[in-house]
Amino acid sequence: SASAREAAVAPPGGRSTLRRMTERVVVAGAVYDRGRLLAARRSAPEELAGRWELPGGKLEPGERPEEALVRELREELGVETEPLARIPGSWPLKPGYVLQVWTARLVSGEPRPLEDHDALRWLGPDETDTVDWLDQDRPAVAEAARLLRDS
Ligand code: 9L3
Ligand code: MG
Repeated sequence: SASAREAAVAPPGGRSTLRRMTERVVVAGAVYDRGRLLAARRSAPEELAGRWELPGGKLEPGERPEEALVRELREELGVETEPLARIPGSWPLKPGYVLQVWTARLVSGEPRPLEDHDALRWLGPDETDTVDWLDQDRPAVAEAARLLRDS
């Protein structure tokens, strides 16, 4: 019905359901090891190069977020990880994309910048502000840093 359709398109106080249904998810990992958080410096695209991020990438069709995260971290860094918990929130990226973040623990391997990054850094609890994070990553980084300090 017209009213149901309107409710779907424009629910009170939220982004539209149709919009959420077509948004593509980018998953990123707050990867921990021995009390430090991993930061990765992007080398591409040009407008993001030099900024630091929680590493990750786009979900492929049919993939669950945790699967995509494990795959992306393997491809980009050559490590095996275990997703632990979602950091609550969903942050808009370029149009049509949203960022979701999971904490993850390093299971094996030493991260190397194999794809899309040109530097990596392990940040201790008092160092999480020392790199120029992508704006969209900042709320999740703040929460990841809080979890690190409380652990
Ligand atoms: N992005 C933002 N913050 C992040 C990640 C992993 C990605 N922590 C943005 C950058 C790109 C888009 O999401 O515009 C897709 O990411 P990727 O597949 O190039 O890593
Ligand atoms: Mg990526």
